[in-house]
Amino acid sequence: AAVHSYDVIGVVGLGQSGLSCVRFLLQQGIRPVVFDTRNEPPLAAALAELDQDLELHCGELDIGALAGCDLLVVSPGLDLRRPALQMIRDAGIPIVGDVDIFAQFVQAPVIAITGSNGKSTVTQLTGELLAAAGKNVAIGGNIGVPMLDILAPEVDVYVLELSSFQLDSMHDLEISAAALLNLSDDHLDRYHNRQAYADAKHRIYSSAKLAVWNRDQRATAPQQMPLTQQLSFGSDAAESELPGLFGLRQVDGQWQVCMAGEPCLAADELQLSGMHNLLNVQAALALVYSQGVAITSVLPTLKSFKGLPHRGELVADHAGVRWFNDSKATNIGAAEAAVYGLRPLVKGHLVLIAGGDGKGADFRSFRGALDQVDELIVFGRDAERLAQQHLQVTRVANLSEAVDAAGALTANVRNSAVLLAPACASLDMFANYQQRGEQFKQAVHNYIAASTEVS
Ligand code: UMA
Ligand code: ADP
Repeated sequence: AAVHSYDVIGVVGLGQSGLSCVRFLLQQGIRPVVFDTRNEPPLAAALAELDQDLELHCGELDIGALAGCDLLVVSPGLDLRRPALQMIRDAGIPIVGDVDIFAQFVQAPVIAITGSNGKSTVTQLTGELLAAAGKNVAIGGNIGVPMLDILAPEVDVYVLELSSFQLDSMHDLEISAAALLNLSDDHLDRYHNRQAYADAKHRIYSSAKLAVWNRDQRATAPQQMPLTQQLSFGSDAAESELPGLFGLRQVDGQWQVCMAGEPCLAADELQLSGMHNLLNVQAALALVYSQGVAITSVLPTLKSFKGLPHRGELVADHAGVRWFNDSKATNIGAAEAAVYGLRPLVKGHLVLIAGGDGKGADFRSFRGALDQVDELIVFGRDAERLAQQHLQVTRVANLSEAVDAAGALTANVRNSAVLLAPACASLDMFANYQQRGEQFKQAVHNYIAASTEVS
């Protein structure tokens, strides 16, 4: 229902989404009541700047105060299974997310992207390709810009990255084209089991006109949509008819991205590397195609796309050793893709730095990828659980020690690489994955400067 039809709206969670929601509601002339489970939420000062008289409840959620609201907008970082939120739901008070408010005000087509990995890459790439085709594009969601911040009358098309948490609280966003890129274990601390996590991801199709899915993983296919409303991509040659429009073929030993069976782009024309990125590229092309844009018109932009920072980013190439920052590899599936993508390019030692908060994952399934690395350096909360999966392990306390250890392990071994791909969330030691990546890059630069001085 429309936000204006509620008397008291509660915004639960004062992170980026919560703050953006309050700002938006204030613009609509609505003064919400704000809650955050932390005693000192970091954005309390920013809230006061918006309006210093807003009611803010900090600390453990107060059921009485929550029950005084007739709509709750809950942030994605809060588990909806929290007892206080369960009780509110049982009492019949609707719980929504910022995505439902967005749904109410949006006036242009929405492209939405979810999956365990590759979301931000595909979101950014799709946005840039559509912009290259002359559209006024707004990009937001889980990629880091709250979606209510990008609503604007002049926008032609929105490209949203949606996390499973945002999909959990999504009820009625109409989506022009929805992509579910892949499914691998993640966030098992927030879902009862894998199926519950997969079900959350599948909600992206619930009111979509077109589904874009991955033939390599049939579990990404929509269960109830006619074939005419599906486009798929994969690492096989496409069947060249719906839904299999996009695919890959090897021509003279070189991977080619194909549309309707015809090669349209060779892998080595891209700045992006790794098999996973050839899938990401196809997904972005399918989404662009869904908007009636000719694929040939976006190829130059696709070829020049360098990817986002912290995703397989080359930090330094020094003394025969390349250092890669893949801090965004926050689960096993992502770290696997990073290792498999890099291994064929590294003739010397491949050293992996991993660790952090494993979010309840079972690291035995990481073993296949770990077998591809020569040395494993572990740190953070789940260091020991990772260490059990490899024979050559160095344990360190922080990233600076990790870089020193990696430097020693690769010294004098030409054509080596060091990869930070933690397979874990960063929150046990860092504010976010960006901070983890920045600290790694700084440590690498310090290490190289120190070793250059010595020699
Ligand atoms: N928190 C509390 N108490 C509260 C509210 C939040 O302890 O009352 C904690 C959460 O447990 C979490 C942190 O604060 O650890 C942030 O939670 P939040 O819901 O306030 O998050 P936002 O700042 O609003 O950012 C969210 C997304 N974060 C999460 O879903 C955790 C951001 O995605 C997203 O960019 C932003 O909305 C805008 O849409 C980040 C993320 O880590 C990148 N996403 C997860 C992922 O990609 O794996 C899902
Ligand atoms: P997300 O937004 O889903 O976290 P990103 O695009 O930020 O995804 O990529 C995060 C990391 O996941 C990358 O650095 C890479 O290691 C890995 N990755 C990217 N795309 C894929 C994919 N299609 N399949 C598996 N892993 C991927």
